[in-house]
This record gives sequence, structure tokens and C-alpha cells, in this order.
Amino acid sequence: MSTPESPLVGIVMGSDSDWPVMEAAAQALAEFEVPYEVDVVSAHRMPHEMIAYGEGAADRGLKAVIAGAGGAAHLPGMLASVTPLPVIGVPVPLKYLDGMDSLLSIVQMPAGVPVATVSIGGARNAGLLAVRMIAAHDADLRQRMSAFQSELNELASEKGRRLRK
Ligand code: RP5
Repeated sequence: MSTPESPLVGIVMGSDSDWPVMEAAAQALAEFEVPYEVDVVSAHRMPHEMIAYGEGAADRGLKAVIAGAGGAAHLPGMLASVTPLPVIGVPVPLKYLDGMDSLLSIVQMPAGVPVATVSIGGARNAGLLAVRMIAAHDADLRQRMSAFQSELNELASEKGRRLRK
């Protein structure tokens, strides 16, 4: 799947079984009309394709990569080792260990190879973080992110008002 314009964000995952979690990243990008692409690039089952994806990502015009994986979740870190782009890691929870295995596999990167790790299953925040990265160089997108934050504030404030009544 991809949006019609040239993608600015690559969403990749270790398996199509990650998609029900990772879909929320695509949804966030779509809400902000940030073009993205989606693919399965398994670190363990497709190592050569995974390295090629990471090495080519910047030259293809991507500005950030969102990588989700579960279990021995090496995809985000391996991509970060071969691309200069920011990589956002999404720990996908599997049947056992409640996603702690995925989280620790992704978050404990060695110094020099950063991965911006979101919460277990936090694909929506991964999408929103990618929007913010793009918005750093796009005033219109930055304005829309500010408007989104104001909406969040209003929704949260409204909940407080209802409880205080
Ligand atoms: C990981 O193994 C994938 O990211 C996925 O979370 C997990 C299970 O993959 P499948 O066996 O469902 O293909 O590499």
C-alpha cells in the first residue's frame, strides 16, 4: 500500500501479522496528509532486502522510517544501522511476554545508533512523531500539528469540566 504522492515516510514491519498494530501509524500519517509507503521487510527472514531497504531509503526521498516488529525485534535497530534517517521503533506485542521482549529488543540500542522507541503497540504515536519530524521543515504541517494539539487539550479539558459538574 502507498499514497499517490512520493512517500515521505516508510512504514515497515517484520510480518504482515504486525499490520493490525502498525495500521495506526498509517492512519495518523493519513490524517495529516503525509504520504507514506508500507511494506514487510523482515530482519531475519529477508535480511538482504531489509539492508537494501535501509540503504536506499534516504535516496528514495524518505525523511523517516517507522519500523515495527515483535519478539526478537531487530528490524528497527538494523535499519537504523544502515540509514542516516531517523528511525522510529514500534514494539509489537505478541502472544507471550506482553510485548516486553519486543520493547527491550528495540529500546536497548548501543550508543551511536539511535532508535526513537514508542510504547508497546504505540504505532499511532510513531505516526504522530513522524509527522512532527516532517513538520520541523514544513510550516503548514507544523500549524496543523499545533491545531491537533489544541484539539487534544480541548477534549481533555472538557472531560475535566464534565467531572467537576
Ligand atoms: C517478527 O516475528 C515479526 O515482526 C512478527 O511480530 C513476529 C511474528 O511473525 P509471524 O510468525 O506472524 O510472521 O519478526
